[in-house]
Amino acid sequence: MTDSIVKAFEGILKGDQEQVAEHVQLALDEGTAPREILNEGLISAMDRVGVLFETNEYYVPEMLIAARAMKAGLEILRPELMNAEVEAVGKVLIGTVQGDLHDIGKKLVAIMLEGAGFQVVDLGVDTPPEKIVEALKAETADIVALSALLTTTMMNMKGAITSVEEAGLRDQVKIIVGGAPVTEEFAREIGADGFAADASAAVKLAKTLMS
Ligand code: B1M
Repeated sequence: MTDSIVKAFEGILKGDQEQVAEHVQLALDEGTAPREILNEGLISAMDRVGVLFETNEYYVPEMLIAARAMKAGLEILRPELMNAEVEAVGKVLIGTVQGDLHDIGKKLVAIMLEGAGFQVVDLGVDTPPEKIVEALKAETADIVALSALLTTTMMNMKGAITSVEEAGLRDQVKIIVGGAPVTEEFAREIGADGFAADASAAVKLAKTLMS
């Protein structure tokens, strides 16, 4: 890990947005690969925050400021993770399910999909099934991507799929799911068309479904 990546990592733990942005930029200027900065600096720092929360060293406010700092780094990386040259290959509606406020993983998946040429409509966090159905009626999307970070909210993915079925739209769209507690088996159980463990896998899955 380079010194700049270490400083970005430490900046997230301290919730220092400026330190994170500065050192992510520095790492890029030094020629470090964007994926390396993302994985070793930003994502691993959030994993560490999760551990500190579990061991009661961090509480919700610390998690929140760490998330803001992570987002400051992600914004610097965004153009590097995207490739504007590629043609639109499909349209994806993405949202974090009802009751769930975690948005970083969803945002990262959205950025990577855009980078792979997908047009992405971000429905935000705490997305009720009705909002997904309304958006599907308004946009001609190929894929709906659902994110959940809590064991308590992942069941709301099933509710979202049921609502799409009840609206008579299920055969027009593929529904894919992901997020830390979600598994391949769970995706099958709730009738999703696919599961992706991370943002790269989500891009691969979306491309496969489009073909
Ligand atoms: Co929360 N939180 N949180 N939190 N939080 C977790 C998820 C937790 C694991 C922490 C812990 O205990 N170790 C735990 C969940 C336990 C469980 O259910 N098993 C937890 C808890 C308990 C809570 C609260 C209940 C705490 C409380 O209030 N007592 C509360 C719930 C609020 C709510 O949602 N209703 C809460 C609140 C928050 C904050 C708001 C403070 C903040 C989020 C701020 C924000 O997002 N703007 C927060 C944070 C930051 C975390 C951790 C520390 C970090 C999450 C993150 O951003 N990771 C998290 C611990 C952890 O994950 N290590 C934790 C980085 C991100 C890049 O990874 O989101 O996993 P991730 O996304 C990945 C993959 O999962 C996948 O690709 C992404 C990129 O590779 N993926 C998809 C995600 N979505 C996908 C969709 C797809 C495909 C792939 O579509 C096809």
